[in-house]
Amino acid sequence: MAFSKNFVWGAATSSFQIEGALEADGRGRTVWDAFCEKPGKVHGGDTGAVACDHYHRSKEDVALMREIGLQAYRFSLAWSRILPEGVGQVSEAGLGFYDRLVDDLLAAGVQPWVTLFHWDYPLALYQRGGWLHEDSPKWFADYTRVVVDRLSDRVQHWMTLNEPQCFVGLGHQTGIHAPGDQLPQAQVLLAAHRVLVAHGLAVQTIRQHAKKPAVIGWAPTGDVPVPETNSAADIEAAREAYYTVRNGSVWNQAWWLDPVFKGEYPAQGLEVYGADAPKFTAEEMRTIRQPLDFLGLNIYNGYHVRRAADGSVEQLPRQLGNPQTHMHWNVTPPALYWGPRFQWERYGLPIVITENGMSGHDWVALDGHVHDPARIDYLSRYLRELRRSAADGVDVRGYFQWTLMDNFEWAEGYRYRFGLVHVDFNTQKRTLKDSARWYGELIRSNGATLPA
Ligand code: GCO
Repeated sequence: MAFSKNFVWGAATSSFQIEGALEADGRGRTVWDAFCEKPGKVHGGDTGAVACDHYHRSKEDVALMREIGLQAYRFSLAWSRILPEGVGQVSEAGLGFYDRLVDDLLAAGVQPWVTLFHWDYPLALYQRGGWLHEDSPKWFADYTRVVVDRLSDRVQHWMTLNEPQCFVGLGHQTGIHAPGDQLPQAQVLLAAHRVLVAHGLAVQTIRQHAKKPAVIGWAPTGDVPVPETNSAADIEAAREAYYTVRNGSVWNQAWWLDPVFKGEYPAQGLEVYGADAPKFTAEEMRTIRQPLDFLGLNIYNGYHVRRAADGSVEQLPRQLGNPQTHMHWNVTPPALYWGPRFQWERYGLPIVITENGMSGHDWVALDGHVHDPARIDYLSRYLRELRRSAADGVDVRGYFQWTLMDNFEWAEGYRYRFGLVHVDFNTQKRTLKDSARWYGELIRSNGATLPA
């Protein structure tokens, strides 16, 4: 079993989590700037004010990527650094930062993969109605045009949105992420619909204006149901659980992916959401369903299910003392087999793992190194499962480790470290963890150093 010869190995970050410099060069505020200022919203009152100070240290960080041996780097653009008001006047300073970053990446032999939106929504647009505003898709398309005009002569890999389930669900339904709204479900689903139309318009914009052939995808997320046994009944139960829409939640696959890949909302979802489902036009559904080149998947964990005697899907309890990451996420390597397999079977697009990784108890040891054997074991187990999915016929094209370096973990602040590189947030000193060197060897062997 092996990974395909053109398999892409990378690492991922996002703008608000690493850049800092929130006031620099006319950057506009975002919903996360404001959310961090609300007492009790972010652990310890942490903010993105400095983070990894990547805005001022990007050359050092690109050098780290080269030292590790990354082939590609997935990063997001801060919309409000480029358009401080979200629309209108472009900030040359903000756009210039990404222009130089792309040049530095290419000079280092690292392929830039750009995510257009990773949650840091311009506050000025939120104050005008945000994703609920009927113009929000056009705002996103206009931003995309500015970016494509400047970067598409060198950037050829694009993702429109990162984890709409998160920024719509956590940001507008449960309120535990920015902007912190708890809206009625009908409004949440209207926001979700506008987000999907925005995705479609952005894809059209890239296709129409990119200066080089564009490879376009997006990066939804979700926990993966893992069948308890390999019986057809348990596999079908897991598949059913993965694509079921549940009333009161947008944490699902089909409500988001069926419009993008099939041009329709799932009938089961329309049934359970009922009158809360958005009104939509055939033209909007055609806009959403733009042809994509890959399906990005952010997969961290799963849960075990089986077909119960009464025909229902039964979720099985955790085993006592099962392995968990520092953030108490269950370690479930088969999630990286079944997620890619189920998505490949349903939608038929090449799969790129756009995020996978773990938070660890990482610190600099007395010997000056950061020893993270748990992360090496975690990644080994998950990547063996991904390799197995490829051996079983899934067209897997790439893998981006979450994350390049320890960073701002949203409402959890800085207490959970996901990075291949340790960051001392007081001194900004970067230290490659053992897993970074391990990952470099893996990349150079195209996965051959993984245990059988
Ligand atoms: C996500 C986000 C990342 C997170 C990472 C760890 O998937 O939630 O894309 O920004 O930091 O997943 O939670």
